[in-house]
Amino acid sequence: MSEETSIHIEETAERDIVEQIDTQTEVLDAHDDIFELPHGNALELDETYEITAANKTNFIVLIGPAGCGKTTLVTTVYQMFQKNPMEDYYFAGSRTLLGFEQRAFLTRTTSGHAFPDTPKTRRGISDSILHLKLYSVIRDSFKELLITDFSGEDYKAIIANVNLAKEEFGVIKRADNLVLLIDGELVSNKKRRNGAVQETLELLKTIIDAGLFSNRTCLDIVISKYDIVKERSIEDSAIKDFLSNVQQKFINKFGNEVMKLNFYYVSAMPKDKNQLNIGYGLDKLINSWVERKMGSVGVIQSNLLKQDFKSEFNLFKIRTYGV
Ligand SMILES: Nc1nc2c(ncn2[C@@H]2O[C@H](COP(=O)(O)OP(=O)(O)OP(=O)(O)O)[C@@H](O)[C@H]2O)c(=O)[nH]1
Ligand SMILES: [Mg+2]
Repeated sequence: MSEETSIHIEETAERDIVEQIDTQTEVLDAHDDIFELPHGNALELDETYEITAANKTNFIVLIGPAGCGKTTLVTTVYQMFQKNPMEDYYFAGSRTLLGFEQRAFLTRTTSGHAFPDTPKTRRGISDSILHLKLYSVIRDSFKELLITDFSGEDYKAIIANVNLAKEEFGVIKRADNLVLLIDGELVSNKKRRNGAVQETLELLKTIIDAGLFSNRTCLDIVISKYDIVKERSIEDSAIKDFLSNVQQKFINKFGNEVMKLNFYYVSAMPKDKNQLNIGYGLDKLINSWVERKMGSVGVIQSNLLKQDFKSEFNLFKIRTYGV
């Protein structure tokens, strides 16, 4: 082979390689234009990293027995933000719109149900985290909320089983706010109220014994379905005293372990909208989720129950802070 031919072959090979690289780069560039869209469903824990890494995020873990109103509460929070700002926070987006919409579908009157209802949350803690991005005009800043919607069936198994609690609900350790729901309908029922509260006390004890309650976690105790509590209180005056005792019990039992403890009375979806507004009490709860002012201890309550809790709350404050 002449020297000239050899140079020509080398040049041709080089041109081929350059062309191949150009083609591959074009293909890669084309792929760079393909963005994976978020699926919009509720997230798994490891899918939340992108959110927590980018912005200040508060992780809210809701727990309570099946049917106490967890899904309704989360869904109503989302729906209320669609209409109006709450506590100076405006809805600024969500990575889990589909997850919210699937849950909200059955609560809308247009879905044709006589009473609004939410689908029963399926068991297992995967695909159960909902996301809200909020914007505060006053602070000119964003706040991300990740809110769990686990199934209530799952908690029954962990009560009094510390090892299982560690295994299955390690996620609680990451909670900024642990929200314990007590079913207001059960509280209003003479035969069932003691059992409902006892179960919640034991659940919290298991969580603490399992080392899942971090000292920076705020504890929000929520009496749900307050519309029922309010209505039944008219005939059954013992409900007021009972609820007063419930708070005392939580304070006595857990006052030393919990740095911030608040009680809330909430009706996410009252059956009679003339009696209470949809989302009654949720604005105060949201405030606890976004602000998380440590050191404030108290009872966020309705007028109906107001006087009863003052002294107990003060006692707790004195015990916890010595002031
Ligand atoms: N009266 C009244 N009913 C409510 C309220 N909130 C929820 N409910 C009803 O309580 C029932 C159970 O609510 P869910 O939100 O599905 O309960 P959950 O805790 O998510 O239940 P699981 O998914 O099974 O763990 C539904 O029929 C709701 O409509 C309320 O504020 N008032
Ligand atoms: Mg549910």
